[in-house]
Amino acid sequence: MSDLEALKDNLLAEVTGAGDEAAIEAVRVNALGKKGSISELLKTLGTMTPEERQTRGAAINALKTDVFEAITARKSALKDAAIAERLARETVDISLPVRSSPAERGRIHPISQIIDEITAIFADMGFSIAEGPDIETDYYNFTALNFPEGHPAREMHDTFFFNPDENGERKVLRTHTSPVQVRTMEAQKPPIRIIIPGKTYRQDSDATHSPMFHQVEGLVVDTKSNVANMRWILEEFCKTFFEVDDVTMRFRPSFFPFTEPSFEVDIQCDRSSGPIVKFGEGTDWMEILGCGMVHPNVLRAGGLDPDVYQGFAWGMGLDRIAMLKYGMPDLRNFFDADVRWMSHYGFRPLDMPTLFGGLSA
Ligand code: 2NL
Repeated sequence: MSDLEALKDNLLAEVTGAGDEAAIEAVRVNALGKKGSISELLKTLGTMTPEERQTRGAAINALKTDVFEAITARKSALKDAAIAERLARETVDISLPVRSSPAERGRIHPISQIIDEITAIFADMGFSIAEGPDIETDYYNFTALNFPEGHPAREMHDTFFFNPDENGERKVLRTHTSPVQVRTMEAQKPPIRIIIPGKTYRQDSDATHSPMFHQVEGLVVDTKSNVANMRWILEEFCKTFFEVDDVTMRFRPSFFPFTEPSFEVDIQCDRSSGPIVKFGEGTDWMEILGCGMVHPNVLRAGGLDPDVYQGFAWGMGLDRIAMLKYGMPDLRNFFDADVRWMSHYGFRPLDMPTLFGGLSA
């Protein structure tokens, strides 16, 4: 066997033995690179006689071509194999669930959810939403609402007072959302149908009271508004809100400075199964709101003539109702901003409460 045939057999064996792209590249460099075995042979062409060049030269060139082609073929086979192996290894199971996006993981706070639910119910009955400032004047929080100066009810509200300003006026953190109703009466003519959801403040803090809490109040003013209208609206509200076909409600006489007559309203329920309260059945009662016919002095404060207009109003605390409706045991968690609590009790941002889609769908 000639030296060229031996070299060719060796190189072709190396080509066959190369297991990956790096190995075949090494074979190429060893044979055809600058100092490769075949390149070295090619360099001898210049020193040959013309006869030698015809025979041995041609043989070297043929060797070069054969080895080059073998390397090229092996290279492409190894490349294909590498791609096939990667494709097999890196398969993606598109049937697996995707990880949810941050927007999808965000949650709506139960208080926001309950306000959205209540808003949907009253919007369907033709009510609009009114809002006002959390920092109020003594006039709008008390005087306009028929709390006489020095009346004990002012103290009963455990008001947060600001330091008096240069005119001696003391602002307050509103103790109820009622100031917004007075501002609305001043600003627009009846018929008025509004609800006012918002934050309210009283100096009270224990397991069932937070110094900042939430209320929704409602106000209707027209020429013939009466207690029967109020009762119907509140009953419709309770049925939709508690998602039952029928509720039995009890109106007990009560007192608020801003309404006359005034009532506290209980709804019938069943508390026999512990913390879970069932509405629309049972023999127990639960107080859910206060209401009444707007006091003539309050209508006057709103710029309305009580001989022409009459109205009714109600107010309900949201925090306790939210605890009941959604089965949350402790009020204090509401304002802890704990993401673990929120991911458990919060609501999905795209599940907005509607009457047609279901309130708590
Ligand atoms: C309760 C009771 C109530 C009102 C709020 C109101 C507002 C105006 C005039 C008359 Cl401007 N009334 N609001 C009326 C009755 C009861 O709230 O227990 N709230 C948590």
